[in-house]
Amino acid sequence: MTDILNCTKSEEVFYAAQDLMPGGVSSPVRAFKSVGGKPIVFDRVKGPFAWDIDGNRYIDYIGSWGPAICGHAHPEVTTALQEAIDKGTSFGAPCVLENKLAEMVIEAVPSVEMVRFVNSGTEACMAVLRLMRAFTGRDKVIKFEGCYHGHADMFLVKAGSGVATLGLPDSPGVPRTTTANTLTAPYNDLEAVKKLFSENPDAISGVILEPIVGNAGFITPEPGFLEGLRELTTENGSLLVFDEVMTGFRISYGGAQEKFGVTPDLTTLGKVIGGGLPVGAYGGKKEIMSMVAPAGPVYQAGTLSGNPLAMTAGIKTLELLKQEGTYEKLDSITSRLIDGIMQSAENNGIAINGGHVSAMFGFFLCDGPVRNFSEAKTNDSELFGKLHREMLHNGIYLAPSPFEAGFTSLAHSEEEIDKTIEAFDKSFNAIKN
Ligand code: HOZ
Repeated sequence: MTDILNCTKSEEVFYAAQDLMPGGVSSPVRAFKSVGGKPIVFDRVKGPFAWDIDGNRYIDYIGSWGPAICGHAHPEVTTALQEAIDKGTSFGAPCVLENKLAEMVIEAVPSVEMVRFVNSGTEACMAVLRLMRAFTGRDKVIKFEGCYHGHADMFLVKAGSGVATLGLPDSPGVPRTTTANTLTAPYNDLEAVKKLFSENPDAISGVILEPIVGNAGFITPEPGFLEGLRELTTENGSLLVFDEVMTGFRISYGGAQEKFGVTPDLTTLGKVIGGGLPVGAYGGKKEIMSMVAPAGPVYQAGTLSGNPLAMTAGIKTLELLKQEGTYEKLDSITSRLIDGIMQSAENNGIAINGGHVSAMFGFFLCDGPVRNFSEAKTNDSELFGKLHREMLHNGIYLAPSPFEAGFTSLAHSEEEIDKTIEAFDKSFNAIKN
């Protein structure tokens, strides 16, 4: 292995963290468990770069798991935050900024006529599920294998992201009575969904999915899949819910629903709309959202929800994204990146299949195509681990799991992309048999 990194301080801090936090981390995917080696402890981030506490610099393709679409610590976002902070960090009362961000979200996302702000994607999905059940008077939900909708009890069934990365069974502590109402189908398999509907007549509140999967690696919907789900849910009196926590404002300004022209009944959002601060949201048709308390009987609340700092970072980020040419630029650099990665793997005789949509990308080290979670699991994990370590040593920070998507930002220039492709060339060359 190329050995240019000194990570002594990172190692010391991670070692000390073992006694302080479970696994030494605040969220499982950060622990590098499936790729081997020790996590890098960050000191600071700026633009497309992250620096660790030993002073090594990396080109970052995680972007804080999605929010950093304008680049880390964008000067306009940080200036807006500095100005906002003098007025207080949390009001626990209505503020004008909530109206502003709500208007921006409603204007952008086709399905959203009314929105509720929360503090994370997990919270948004948990709340949307309660609303789905309340609106339809039905308890069951269909989710897809490998999709991740946060860590609420009912979603911890064949879940992606950290659950898939660590190869965990469905989590202890989740009552069977709860997950009995969670039905699963393979992604991109409309027939399986049809079967579930016919086996559970008038019992399914809705279908929730990532319209592009980013939590089982990167998997795109096959032509007709989203449209088919729209038809099936409507025919069966169920709701269609897009979890756009990853894809919202990333795939296009109006999210995957705008890109693919399929409008769900409800949508969950997170990551980008918080501009790097903790924000989630759920929204949809007024008729459904009006059931949420205090307008209606479905209870959901939050002390820090809609706080002025998070709203400020979200508003500024969306203003930046709304500028002319944003999504063309994101598409062009991400396409340059994934084309380079594929070419480099092929040049080195390594099986790969991958792709991108706008600023989201991914690849599997296996023969394709990969259309669902079972196929994603044919990825060569050992080889991926070696690649991940090589790439770190070559100054590139990739998600430490094959079951996560990669993210680019407006701060990634062709120069960084080309350096990244060079690093892939070196790394593939080093790991090939
Ligand atoms: N959903 C994100 C990645 N799949 C969250 C990152 C995390 O779990 O820490």
